[in-house]
Amino acid sequence: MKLTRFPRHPLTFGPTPIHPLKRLSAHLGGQVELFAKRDDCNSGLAFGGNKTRKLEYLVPEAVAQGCDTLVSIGGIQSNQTRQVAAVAAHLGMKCVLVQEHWVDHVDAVYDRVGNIEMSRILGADVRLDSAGFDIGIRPSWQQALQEVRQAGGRPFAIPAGCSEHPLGGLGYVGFAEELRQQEAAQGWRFDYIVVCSVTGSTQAGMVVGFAADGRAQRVIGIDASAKPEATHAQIVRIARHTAALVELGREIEAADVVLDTRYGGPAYGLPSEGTLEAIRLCARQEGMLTDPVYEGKSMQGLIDKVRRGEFPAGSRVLYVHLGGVPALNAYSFLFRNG
Ligand code: 5PA
Repeated sequence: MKLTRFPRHPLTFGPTPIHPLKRLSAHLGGQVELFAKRDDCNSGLAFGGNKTRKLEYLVPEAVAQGCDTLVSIGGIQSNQTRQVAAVAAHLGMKCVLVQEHWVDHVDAVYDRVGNIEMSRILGADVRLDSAGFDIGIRPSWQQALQEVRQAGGRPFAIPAGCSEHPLGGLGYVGFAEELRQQEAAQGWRFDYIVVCSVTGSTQAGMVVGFAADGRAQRVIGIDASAKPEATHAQIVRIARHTAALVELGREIEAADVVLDTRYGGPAYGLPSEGTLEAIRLCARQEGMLTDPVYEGKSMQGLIDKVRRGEFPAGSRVLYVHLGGVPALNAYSFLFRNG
């Protein structure tokens, strides 16, 4: 695999830590050993997260093209846009963010706190738009790009979750390389890797990265889009493209992309009772926070799959924590009683 030929602009602290989830494993019966890899604390740039790892491979292109404004898109509580705002500030660039109405959630301060608050503090030009949830390319975003150009700026376009960008899958190919080195140092390998999926380039990068050692299908995506057909198709497409970029040397098949569709509901951005139970259980067993939009759903999937005995006894399962906790403030009503 040829990842090193792509320039990487460091934005993260380095390899992210892995630690056991001992109390949660024991609470769930002790048949399966759970661990977490903490991409949620990967950077000092406004808390970082999975987009910060992806952006390391996009920033060199923005710099090479002489761009002066990063333009991106997400929901009102998007983690992507907060991370783009922080990276823009760090690079001394401007930032325009289109924040759409992806979630029908009405907490009184939903559009004031958490991610969107941080993006505003970071100096981004935050534009609210009434369009609903869609992981594809949006007209509002193209319009924002056009406006930057008309004002004499040089925009660099970063689509939702970095996913449709041609280099968007590389960060998580790098994640697989990093994990392999950590596994070599500890002397054993994880049997399964559990990860949350919405726009798809996180899982797509992992599928390619772990295909290199025969573990593509050991990456268990947990859908949080509640539109799993679109997400599955997008992961496959990005994985194929990324595999060609890094010259993986084999085709990615649709069956290489394992996406568990049971935990995404009731809708993108809205947690089920099961999601809330998983967030509380993980927090109270481990002191590790997850959010109602993304990691709470993948945590729910992890817990439910262990309870159902879907991982063989003795398995060592790695939960990849991708970030997202800054959105918790926007869901304060749900947790008013803990
Ligand atoms: C996001 C995405 P992918 O989009 O790469 O599949 O990653 C899903 C995901 N966990 C998992 C967290 C904390 C995430 O933020 N967030 C998006 C955003 O706008 O923040 C792209 C949707």
